[in-house]
Amino acid sequence: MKKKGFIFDLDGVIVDTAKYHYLAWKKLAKSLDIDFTETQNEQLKGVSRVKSLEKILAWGNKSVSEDKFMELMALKNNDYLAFINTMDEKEILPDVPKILDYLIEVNQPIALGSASKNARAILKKVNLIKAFNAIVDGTNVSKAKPDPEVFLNAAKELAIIPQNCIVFEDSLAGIKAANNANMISIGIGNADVLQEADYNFNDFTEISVEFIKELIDK
Ligand code: B16
Ligand code: MG
Repeated sequence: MKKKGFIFDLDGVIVDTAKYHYLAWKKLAKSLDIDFTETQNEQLKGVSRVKSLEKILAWGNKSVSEDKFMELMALKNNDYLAFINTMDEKEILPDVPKILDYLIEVNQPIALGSASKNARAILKKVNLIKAFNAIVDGTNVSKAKPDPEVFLNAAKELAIIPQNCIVFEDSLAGIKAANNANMISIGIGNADVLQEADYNFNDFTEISVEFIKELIDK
């Protein structure tokens, strides 16, 4: 069997942590008298913590000192971590283990490619950390998606050339990053939003082991 590199985004692909990001940002925005909606939260998917706070402040027409900015980031992250602390295996999105188990069974290298600085903590909480041969996250990338850096680093860590890597992503910036890296991109979620992906699925219940096998054999 050939060896391909399988790279998974975290939020929106493996777990739905967007709901916790939303609650934590909402509380912070409220404390600053900024109205923050779920539609705006959609625009923060795949976006780094710094960029997310910049966007929220801009939406609310607010500017803060550098010290205050750092303080707000820490407050948001503390609230977010309190939610993360309640997570367990039940929060893994449907049929993700089916695909991970198959990839492990047939010895395919698996990596995480996420913008989150909390990725390791989340994978530990949902008991999936052992499934990954490499973890590239917000602690070791400097350029945000759609820059391909996160996925190129993951490919390097797996020792698989980019053309032989397959990326699962729920954000448009992430699909663009995978395409920019010359990898196969698989959009998870709304196909209208993720039109640029090579393949589209609503979620992993629509992805069969046969489809994964075909990708490996290609
Ligand atoms: P943190 P992903 C992203 O995760 C989230 O989609 C995004 O909303 C969040 O701001 C970003 O991680 C940074 O997260 O504050 O935990 O460092 O989709 O790239 O796995
Ligand atoms: Mg995501």
